[in-house]
Amino acid sequence: MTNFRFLTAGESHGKGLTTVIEGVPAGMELSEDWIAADLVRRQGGYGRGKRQQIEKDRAEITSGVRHGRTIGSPIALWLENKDHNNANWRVRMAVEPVDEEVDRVTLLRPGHADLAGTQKYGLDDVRQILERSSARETAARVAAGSVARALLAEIGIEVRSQTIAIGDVVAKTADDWDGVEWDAIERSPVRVGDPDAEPHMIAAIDAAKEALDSLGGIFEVRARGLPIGLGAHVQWDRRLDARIAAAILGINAVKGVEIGPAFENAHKPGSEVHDALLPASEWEDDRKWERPTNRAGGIEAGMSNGQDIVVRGALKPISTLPRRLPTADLLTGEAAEAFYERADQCVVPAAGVIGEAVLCIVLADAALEKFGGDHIDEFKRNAAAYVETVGPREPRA
Ligand code: EPS
Repeated sequence: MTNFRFLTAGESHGKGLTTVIEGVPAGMELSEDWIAADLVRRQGGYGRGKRQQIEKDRAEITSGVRHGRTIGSPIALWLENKDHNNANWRVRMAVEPVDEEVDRVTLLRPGHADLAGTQKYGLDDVRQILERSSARETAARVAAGSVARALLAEIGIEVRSQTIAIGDVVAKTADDWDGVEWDAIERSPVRVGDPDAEPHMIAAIDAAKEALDSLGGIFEVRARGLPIGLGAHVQWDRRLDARIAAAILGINAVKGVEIGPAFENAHKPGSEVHDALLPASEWEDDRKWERPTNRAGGIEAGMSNGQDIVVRGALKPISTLPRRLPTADLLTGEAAEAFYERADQCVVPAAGVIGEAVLCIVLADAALEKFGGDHIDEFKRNAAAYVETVGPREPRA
């Protein structure tokens, strides 16, 4: 990622999260309210724990924006952890040495970063690892994603998400963008558009909570309004699907990713998978190259093909469980029960919002790579001029 670059810093119970973003052209409208809209969406969802009642995520823009518009310099964001104001956390997570005795966390949680992290970094306290491996960091990523979303909106690209499954409850959804109940999804506590599935998903989360357990699931992210030709077929790491897959797998607890109905396609012959190209006589007025289906999920040979991008992420159930899993102690190696302080039961609804953010980031990076531009008007002019060239063409001399 070289065109839209970003880094995050911050521990879950430290003072807060920092995000630095570079590559956004000058002149783009950007406000704290715009970013806050996505941060609030990430905090929601049925199945969240008590922590989300403490946090009121809002990012402060500390550089890169003047009088409501970007100025081309790095954009820095600061997001406070309200929980850090608790006296316990101030001591446990103090930057300076403290006089108080601070308990170590040594009961390794299976499925979390605890074992590999403490071994790799040579540490005797799991807290050194869990504070950064916590999904709290995704608040900073969503803030970066909001900035990317603003850039994409300038060239008519929109990104949305929905929950497809929670545990074994699977929702129905429409293949075409306009058939999806996006407004209902935003109102749904589990971010699902299928009213029949919603109560079953809620009941499944309640049952998991009752059983002191956790639940995973599947979310889907879609993007529409894409030009043909983002990404490139010429190197593995320039392929748009590879970049999207890496970004989705980079979300905490995601263990699987799928572009279009990839796993279903794997069981079918090619004649039932590849999306036909319609003749010009059947195109709608405002589009060039129509496809009757979108089984490619909007990407062919590592390039956007102008169809909606459809990507799914599969989340394992959260690995911090009130039903303490059998483990071994980090210091003694003796049998123990895994560490539990407090946790969410299910984060699939939040993961969809995070999925939107990372897809926005990858697409913003690919759009800047294709169109460039140091001012937003230059970026938009370049994009519009390129789109004009798409379509059947005369052979070139
Ligand atoms: C998380 C554990 C919980 C989550 C947290 C991710 O935090 P705590 O240990 O403070 O209860 O709530 O997620 C967030 C704080 C957030 O904003 O999403 C973990 O271990 O990954």
